[in-house]
Amino acid sequence: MRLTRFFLPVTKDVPSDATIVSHQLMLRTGMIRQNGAGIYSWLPLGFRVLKKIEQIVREEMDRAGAIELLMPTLQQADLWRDSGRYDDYGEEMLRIRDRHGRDMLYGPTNEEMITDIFRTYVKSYKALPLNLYHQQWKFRDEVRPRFGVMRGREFLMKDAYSFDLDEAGARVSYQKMFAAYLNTFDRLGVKAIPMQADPGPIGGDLSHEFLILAKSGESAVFCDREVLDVPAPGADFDFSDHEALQAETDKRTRFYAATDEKHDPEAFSAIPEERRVEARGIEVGHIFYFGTKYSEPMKADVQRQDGQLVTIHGGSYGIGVSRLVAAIIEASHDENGIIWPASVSPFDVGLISMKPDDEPVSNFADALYERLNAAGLDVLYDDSPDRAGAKFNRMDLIGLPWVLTVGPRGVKSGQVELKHRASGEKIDLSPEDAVARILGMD
Ligand code: 5CA
Repeated sequence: MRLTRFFLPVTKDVPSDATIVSHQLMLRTGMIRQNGAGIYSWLPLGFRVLKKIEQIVREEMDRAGAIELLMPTLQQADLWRDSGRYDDYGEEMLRIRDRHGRDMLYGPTNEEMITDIFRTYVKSYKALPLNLYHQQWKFRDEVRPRFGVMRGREFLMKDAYSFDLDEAGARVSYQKMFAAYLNTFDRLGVKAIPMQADPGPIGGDLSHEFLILAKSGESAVFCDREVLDVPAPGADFDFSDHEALQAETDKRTRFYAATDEKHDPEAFSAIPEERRVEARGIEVGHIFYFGTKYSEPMKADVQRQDGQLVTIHGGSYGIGVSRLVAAIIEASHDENGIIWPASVSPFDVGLISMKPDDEPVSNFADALYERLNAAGLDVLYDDSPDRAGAKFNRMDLIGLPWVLTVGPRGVKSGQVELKHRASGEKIDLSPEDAVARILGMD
């Protein structure tokens, strides 16, 4: 992508209500545009990151055996009357009436709708276990939408729903999501710590939140430093191995980790002092086992192998996809701007032509641009007439993992400068070697 053909409205104007660094950087880099309280447009740069996260979440859900579908944003109030949550949900639910006078709502979550789909089609144990998920916009009329997309009113969530014959089966489904979340966050380049949580309005007796440590986090977190060093299960993890699933949970839950809601000062003080971490955290995922809370009132029954009808046991599993864009920035930036983990970066590499009006320089940069594209890399090519300093600052601000610079000196010696954003290291290389370095082949 040539910068002169792209839509990248970088700006210095940041409103005073943008108090946290991710909100400021997302506005400055032209990733988002606020359209109303807690409501945002995703401009091209931000949209690319959102899509990258969505794709990683999808791949890891699929790997764990969940199946993707898509449910609408608008729901019938009657479904929620069935479960008994229509009145309970309160002011956070955006209620709408259609032209026929029917009560509708903009979905804050989808337990009711998925349970309705399930009960319509699934009658036998043979279809179980089943885990269905989607990535869809939600609306919650938050009292205090703030921190940009971190706490929006409209936000993108991945929500998965599991169905099992009994509690033992449902706990296995829960553990699969637990392991899948660890792999997902690992691939997103962040460390998310699972912590025991309060199920809140979703209900149930087993629940974990996944939190990323960051100064601006809304939750106070307390944990044993050792929990931070437990590696993710990894790409080869076997989700059908029940013992391995249990081990992944145990490896973490044996260390103390809790948010303020569940904090036990006595248990915390039993940890050796040098291992005690008291920090702030951002909740990027939340998983629940709620048994028959929805299947019972909504009559989601299936026939067991012995012919008996049983009410299914359910769980739901959320990831804040749009929140993650901001959370990753909170966890990865410096005074010059964002530092994207390569897996979610809006482009793989930036290419700066220092003198696009100088023919040898622009020919050299054009050829490098072609070479990078041919290697399958997604390139943001700054071919604008702006000053070199402005170009460097802009690239640092938007935080692509690698930046190549072509200038008159390099053209003479046949070299480009390759800069690694995270470390700041710079090195002069031939175009060929630079591409190999970016691809991780040397
Ligand atoms: N139905 C369950 C699980 S699918 C559920 O709704 N869980 S939740 O309420 O915990 O939301 C799931 C995730 O969505 C949260 O962990 C958080 O990362 C994200 N989220 C929740 N509210 C907001 C919000 N107002 N803005 C941005 N992200 C949010």
